[in-house]
Amino acid sequence: MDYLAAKRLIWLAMASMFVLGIAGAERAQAGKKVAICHVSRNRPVLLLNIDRGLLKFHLHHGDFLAADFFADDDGDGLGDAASAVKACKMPAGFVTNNDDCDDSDATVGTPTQLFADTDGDTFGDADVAQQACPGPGLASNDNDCDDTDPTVHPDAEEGATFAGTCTDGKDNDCDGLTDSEESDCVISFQCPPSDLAGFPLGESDTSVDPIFCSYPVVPGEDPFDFYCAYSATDGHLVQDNDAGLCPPDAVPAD
Ligand SMILES: [Ca+2]
Ligand SMILES: [Ca+2]
Ligand SMILES: [Ca+2]
Ligand SMILES: [Ca+2]
Repeated sequence: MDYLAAKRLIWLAMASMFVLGIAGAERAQAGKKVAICHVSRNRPVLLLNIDRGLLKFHLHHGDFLAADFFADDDGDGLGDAASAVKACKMPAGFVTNNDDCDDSDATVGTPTQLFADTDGDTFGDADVAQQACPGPGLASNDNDCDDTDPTVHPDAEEGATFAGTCTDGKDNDCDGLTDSEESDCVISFQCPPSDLAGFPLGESDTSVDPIFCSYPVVPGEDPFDFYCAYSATDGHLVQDNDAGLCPPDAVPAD
């Protein structure tokens, strides 16, 4: 065999090994067997799929196990943990990490500090923080002052115009003020315009507690002959000096 024929033979042998390497790589990526990257002169020339029992026998200096790579579909440099492949060389579009919380959205990256949202009102509990990807039961804020009650959160309302919120013992809107501590819960009262017999209001004094409302039979007569007294706090009747004709409640001031 002359020199040229020998050289061709060597070249054909190397090409065959390369083809075998490609075939082996595809099988390895299918995950059927352990993938060994066989290196000669720092070049991967063959990828073998061999059974676990042969692994020790085969390994020698220069071999290395195939690594996991992860798809990075949104191109943010972070990989999808659910898309792992084993390969000797990183495939195009893959990365070495699996840190992407959402590989379809480049604006969503690695896990961040989130807070438990146990009551599902989208506001989190400052006392229960964790590094995590966004998902059910988690919030990006820690503004919930009661994470066991979905009606209590910073976007809720508390005031006299929101039924029951001034007497429920809750800081409904998480501003640190509960019920009567809220300025919106403090209402002032004025006298009913007439008593239950239709006699109009005479003299009155709403600067005292209880407030004083007089309903004279004859205009201008002694205001203490017929009058009603109402609590300045809740507007309820506290004294009927009008022969049972006092309205049961004062009316909210304008
Ligand atoms: Ca919550
Ligand atoms: Ca809450
Ligand atoms: Ca309240
Ligand atoms: Ca409040």
